[in-house]
Amino acid sequence: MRKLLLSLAFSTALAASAAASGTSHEHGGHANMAEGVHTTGELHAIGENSVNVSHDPIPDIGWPAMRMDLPLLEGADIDGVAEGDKVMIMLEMGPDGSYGVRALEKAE
Ligand SMILES: [Cu+2]
Repeated sequence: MRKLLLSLAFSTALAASAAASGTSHEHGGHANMAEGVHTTGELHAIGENSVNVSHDPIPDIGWPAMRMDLPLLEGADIDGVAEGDKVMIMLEMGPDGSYGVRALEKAE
């Protein structure tokens, strides 16, 4: 959880220094953004295999802001969030070629 939070802060706000985490940055920068993207939004509902969110625009993959159901990838980490939370959303391309949720983090 902590490592994910650090990398999210690093890539979105450039607020965290590399020294703060002491580990390499997993996502490697924008060259790899076709596989993993971050955005923010509001979590409306948690289902068994999907979540319903209103997410902000994601220019890296050409998505406008919208409300939608997103599938949860296998092993997705959503332990720290509840319905109604403002969240940071980490998406990855799933085996079927469409994006799913790798992790959700409470945004406050
Ligand atoms: Cu969407």
